[in-house]
Amino acid sequence: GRKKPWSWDPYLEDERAVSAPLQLFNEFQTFPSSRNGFKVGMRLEGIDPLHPSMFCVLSVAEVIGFRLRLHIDGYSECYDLWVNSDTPGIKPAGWCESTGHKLHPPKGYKSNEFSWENYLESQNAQAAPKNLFKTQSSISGSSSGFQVGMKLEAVDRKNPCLVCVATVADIVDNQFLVHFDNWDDTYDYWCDASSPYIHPVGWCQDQGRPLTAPQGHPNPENFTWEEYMTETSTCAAPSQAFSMRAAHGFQVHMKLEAVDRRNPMMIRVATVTDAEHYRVKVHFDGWHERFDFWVDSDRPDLHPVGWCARTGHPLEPPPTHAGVSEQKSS
Ligand code: MLY
Repeated sequence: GRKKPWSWDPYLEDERAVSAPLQLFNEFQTFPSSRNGFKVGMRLEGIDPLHPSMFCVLSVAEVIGFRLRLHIDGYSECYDLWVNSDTPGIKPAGWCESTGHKLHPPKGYKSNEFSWENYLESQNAQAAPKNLFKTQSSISGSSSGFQVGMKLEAVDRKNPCLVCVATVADIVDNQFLVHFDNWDDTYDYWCDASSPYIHPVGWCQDQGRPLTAPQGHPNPENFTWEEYMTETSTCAAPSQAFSMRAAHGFQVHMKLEAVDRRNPMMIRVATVTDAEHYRVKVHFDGWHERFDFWVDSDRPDLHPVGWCARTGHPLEPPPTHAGVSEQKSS
């Protein structure tokens, strides 16, 4: 006979497992309150994940449930990115111009010869309407206190043992861009005042930890903030502006739905198998441990049990489970 579709309830019962409670998830992870109104072909502006300081011309390439595949216009499909439709990283056409950001045009266009009006006409495309974009609630963890140009000490997320001299390079809504002095923008990341990866000037000294000086500093062993800020006519972000969030509440064995990093189109049945203050180790049920990965617990690609069903997205069941039921039914 026909196989019953996989579902969470019997699985949790069989496994004697618990789902991660809803209150552990943030507003970008939990069940959305809005609908995904984006349509394939719509154009917009958004952050290039490989160059977080750059806003690019994007088109909607695919819509599945609450998620979007975005294409960076003029570039290879290998740079396409999957996001939730409420991601703060996407903005309507014209946003860059109205907020004083540089828009990186599609390949083949020079910055000064790109205009949205002409581009949309030449592509016979429409801009995604403004009302489809989530408007930032000004209440949630504002970035007030931080200003562009201010200095701080920040963890290099690509080399997490390094705490480095860094600068607030951009501010959008309640998020700001951390840039490492004299390094290229591939190390940059967006965060808010509650990030555990940023600290005020002087933190390393207080903690007795080494601080990584700006690249090319003439005397990195003897870097001092005082000299550096005088030389560069800059100031420190005020220490009261930092408001490190509390550790997450996820516990080992809790079940959730997680985006597959190797194939980000897929969302899989997953389990927390280890936890630190701000990170969880995610295991895909039925898959080898070599696919396990550590991830910040607030990432928007972790969702509560039931998220796929609620948002109209396929959920990939554990492969062994599918195999077993196949054997039974034959
Ligand atoms: N070994 C690495 C270290 C880069 C560190 C950059 N941070 C400080 C922004 C390299 O040289 O690429």
